[in-house]
This record gives sequence, structure tokens and C-alpha cells, in this order.
Amino acid sequence: MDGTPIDEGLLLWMPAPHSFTGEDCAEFQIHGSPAVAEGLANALNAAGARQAEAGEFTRRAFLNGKLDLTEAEGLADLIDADTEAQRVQALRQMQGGLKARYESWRDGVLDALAQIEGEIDFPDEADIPDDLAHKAFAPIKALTEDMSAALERAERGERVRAGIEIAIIGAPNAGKSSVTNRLAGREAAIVTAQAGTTRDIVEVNLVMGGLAVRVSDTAGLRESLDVIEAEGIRRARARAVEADIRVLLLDASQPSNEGLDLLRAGDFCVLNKSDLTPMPQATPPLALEDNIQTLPLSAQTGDGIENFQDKLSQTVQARYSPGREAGLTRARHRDCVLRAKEALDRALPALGIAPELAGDDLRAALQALRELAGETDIEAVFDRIFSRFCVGK
Ligand SMILES: Nc1nc2c(ncn2[C@@H]2O[C@H](COP(=O)(O)OP(=O)(O)OP(=O)(O)O)[C@@H](O)[C@H]2O)c(=O)[nH]1
Ligand SMILES: [Mg+2]
Repeated sequence: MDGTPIDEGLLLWMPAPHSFTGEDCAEFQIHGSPAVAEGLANALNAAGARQAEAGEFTRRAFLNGKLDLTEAEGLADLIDADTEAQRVQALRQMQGGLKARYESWRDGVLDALAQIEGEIDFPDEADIPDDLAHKAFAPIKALTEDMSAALERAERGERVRAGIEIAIIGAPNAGKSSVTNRLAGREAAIVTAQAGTTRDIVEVNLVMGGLAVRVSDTAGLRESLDVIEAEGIRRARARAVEADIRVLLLDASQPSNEGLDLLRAGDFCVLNKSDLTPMPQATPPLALEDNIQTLPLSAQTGDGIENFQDKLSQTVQARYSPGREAGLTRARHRDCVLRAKEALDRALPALGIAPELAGDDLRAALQALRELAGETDIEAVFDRIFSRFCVGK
């Protein structure tokens, strides 16, 4: 403030409404050393400025109508993206992909509402249509179908954001930790010849087919009187239940039924230690459900590992890579769309009988879609979303 130079730099002036926030905005480009940054920050504070809160710029952009809430969420996801799939999905959402989708839903609901309101205001007593013949029936039905399709795919979007969980399970000594280490490409978990080596879950983060994946190595499943091991086994089972994909590992030289009850369609059964059996069988001597991919490998020699990685990666891609259309990517989206769809489902049978009630249901659907856009004042939700940004964004 006393006129002493702090640095030489560039000042960019972005007048409203064309800045990111929509407000007048000045950007200082300085030589980024801590001393220069602090000197400038002190001078600006002395002149009456203050430091922005985390996410404050994005929040202002949102409040000034530059972004809707789903676009702001897309920006947050783009900043956090680690994988190609996360980047693609986040960019699409930031650029308004989800917004376009709910805007078309909203237009559809508004059209239907206009028809119903016209009917309430000018009832044609002679010709009361039954609900199925009602003009608004087919369009509303089509909306519920489109919303159902989006809800069905929501799982995918959420998994792309949060990562896909793969649990490696099986009897003690089957080679779970050895296989995990092969997938990780490092000695992440302890391997010994002693059954019951792994107790805590060992997690390894990987990228498979462009998607974020978390592989969990778990305690060997068996009856155990050891309290520590028993707790590890409880956790192993819980992780298996939560996981998106389970890989049941069997020792091909002495297969057991342990963990078989946890497998679901689409899971994997891997026959490890193929080096110990002269001809590893393609199918294990166990009653396996259909739809379980079974393959032999040897964690020791590395035989079959690449094939296993390819199959796993193909499954993850087929099931979870983001589709071409923007979809729901958060539990918040799923909740709003589910409420909108349920309201429309209620409206359908009421159309011909009680148009006023159908109208109320359509308005409830609109309200849920407004929440999705962030148009209703849901301060707690805003706080949660914007506080996750870094300072300066
Ligand atoms: N011959 C052979 N031995 C293997 C193979 N994979 C693992 N082993 C051995 O089997 C033993 C157990 O391997 P781990 O990877 O610790 O087995 P685990 O399933 O994690 O065992 P727990 O943690 O005790 O449940 C070790 O001595 C490994 O060296 C394999 O493909 N072939
Ligand atoms: Mg282990």
C-alpha cells in the first residue's frame, strides 16, 4: 500500500457478464513464489479484499445462472477425474448433458400439465375420457420409460465416479494375495505358506480399461476360533457382498466349496496353482451357477494372468463404461429422478378419473426435477457440493 513494488505481472480484467462467475473479475498473473503470492495477498487484503472460500467462485457462477447444479457437479468431477472414463463422463455433465436430459423431461411434464389444466378449467362434461384414452397418457408414459432407463443406468455413472469394487475371495492359501499382487504389479499383500495369513482387507487401486477399479484382497474363508482371524473373515464376507464383482479363487490342486455361496451371476471363478495340476480343468468340480467365467492360472509362474486381466477388464468395460448419452452420476440425481418418476406413475391412473390429482402429481414431478437442477433452495445440498471444491475454484 506504500507504493513499493511487489512483483511485475499481468492483470486480466473480465467484465460482467462474460467472466466465469458472471461478475466483474480481475485476475493477477504473478511470479508464483510464496513470497510474491503472500505479498500480493496482503496488499489486496489491506485494500479490502478477502480470501475466497472453497468453491466460492463456482457457487457464484451457479447463483448467477452461469451453471446449473449438475454442471457444477460435472466441473467438480472433472477436477477430481483420475481416469479417462471419469474425464469423459464429467466433461459431458459439465457441458450440460444431464441438463439437456432433465430439461426435456421438464418440458414434457409442463406440456402434460397444460393439457390437464385446460381440462380442469374448461371441463367437457359430455366427454370424460378414461385415463388410458387421455391425450396426456402416452406422453407421460414415455417420460416414465425414459426416466426408468436413466435410473437403470445410474449405477454405471455412479460406479465410474466412485470406482468399481472387485473382491478377491476364497479359502485360505488359495493364492488370493498372490493374485492380488500380480494384478497390482507389486507386493501389496503378504504371501506365506501359512493358511490364514491375510486378516485385514488389503486394497489396491488400479485403472482397468480406462475405469477406476479397487481390488480388495481378503482373509481366507473358513471356520476359525481365532478372534482376529474370525473378524477378518467377517469383513471378507461383508466386502464380497458389497463388491460389484467377486473373484472366487480356488486352489486347482485341492478345490473347496468355501465362498461359493457368495458368487453371483457375472462373477469370476479362478483356478489358481494350475502349475500343480497336470491339466487344469476348464470347469471346477463344483456346482457353479451359469454366467460365471471360469479360468485357470498360476500366480506363481504368471501363466494365465494376462488372460484373466483381459477378461476382467472386458467385463468392467462392458458393464460400466459410460454410454454415449449423459446419465445420472450421483445418488442425489437418482433420488430426484426416482421421485419424479414415481409421481408420474401415480398421475397415470388418475388422468381420466381425477385430473386435479394427476395435476398435483405432475407438479410434484416438476418439483423433483427442479431439485435436480438446483433450482430449489436446498442450502444443505449446495454446501455439501461446493465445499468440496478447492479454494480458488
Ligand atoms: N505352486 C503354486 N503356489 C502358489 C500359487 N499361488 C500361490 N501359491 C502359494 O500358496 C501359498 C499361499 O498363497 P497366498 O497368496 O498367501 O494365499 P492366500 O489365499 O492369500 O492365503 P490367506 O491369506 O492365508 O487366505 C503361498 O505359499 C504361495 O507361494 C501358484 O499359482 N502355484
Ligand atoms: Mg492372503
